[in-house]
Amino acid sequence: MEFSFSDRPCSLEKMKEISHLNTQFGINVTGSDLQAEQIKFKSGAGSLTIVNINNRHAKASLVLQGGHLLSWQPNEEENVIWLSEDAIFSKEHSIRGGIPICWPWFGAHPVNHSFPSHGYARTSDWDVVETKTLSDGSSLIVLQLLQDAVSEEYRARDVELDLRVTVGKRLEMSLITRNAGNKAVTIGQAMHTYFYVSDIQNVILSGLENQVYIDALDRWQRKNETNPIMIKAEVDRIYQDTPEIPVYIIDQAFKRQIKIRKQGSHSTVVWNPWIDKSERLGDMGKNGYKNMICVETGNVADDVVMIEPETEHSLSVCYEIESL
Ligand code: TA6
Repeated sequence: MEFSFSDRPCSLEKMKEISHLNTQFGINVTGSDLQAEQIKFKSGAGSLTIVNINNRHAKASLVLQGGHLLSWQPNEEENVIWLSEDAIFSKEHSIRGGIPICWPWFGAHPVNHSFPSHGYARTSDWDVVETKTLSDGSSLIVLQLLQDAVSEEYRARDVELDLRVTVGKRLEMSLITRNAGNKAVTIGQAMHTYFYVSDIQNVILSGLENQVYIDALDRWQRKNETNPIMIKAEVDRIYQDTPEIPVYIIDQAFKRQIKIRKQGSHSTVVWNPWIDKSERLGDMGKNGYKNMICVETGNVADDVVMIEPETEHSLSVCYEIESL
């Protein structure tokens, strides 16, 4: 699954924005074994700002809007992240696939269901805070949610959100919520990661055995998982109070397993829309459900986190490929 996020025609104002970002945060590295243009900003579809990362270990792409990673492909590997061929790229619209950031709530807002599903972080503007090439040749980019443009009606007050992304042989992401106010805040959150698989009916998800989950498709009943998971129909499960042990997406056809490790997370959500839900969503692409599985790392439902004044919470994931 190759995606080329090439330059698109854009306004003069956008060109200036892109030029400023490349001047301040672009990284061009020359040298025999290093990649030129390690970090480069471009104007993409929907005039969204894309950042392409290309180093000796991997390549990746993110959209600044939503702090949304679209693609991560380690060298010699298939892409690890799935992106719908029908994903919609436009201002303030969620993108189907990649790693949407659900924050400061997950799913429907607990009180006001007219508020955007999965919070507002994934459809809001983010800014670049830092870019860096690390000693092992990985690339770091730090983004910060710009809350000024977020509706006062539901904006989390006196709360800041940073996303640290390290692209290399592994993909490491940390979502850091800082409470700069004088009252405790309760946050629901998740990295809603869409993983690319050879064929959903041929992969096995292991590591959630003997965990209790809420079945969102069966009246939110609590159930117990006893076996490794195989997906043969729509699945929407919230595993609660999960320990920080690795989960594996075992994909024999791709001769790999995707190892998922986490910190600062008590919930793991497993989702595949299958056929009917895909049609209702309308942006899953033709048979898109066959090549994706969401394994989402967060703190949702009973696992939401309370962050005391002047403290911060970090939700982290590390994805890596192991050969089979
Ligand atoms: O993570 C599972 C889920 O909550 C599903 O219920 C489904 O709604 C999915 O997220 C996608 O949500 P979205 O708002 O991105 O269409």
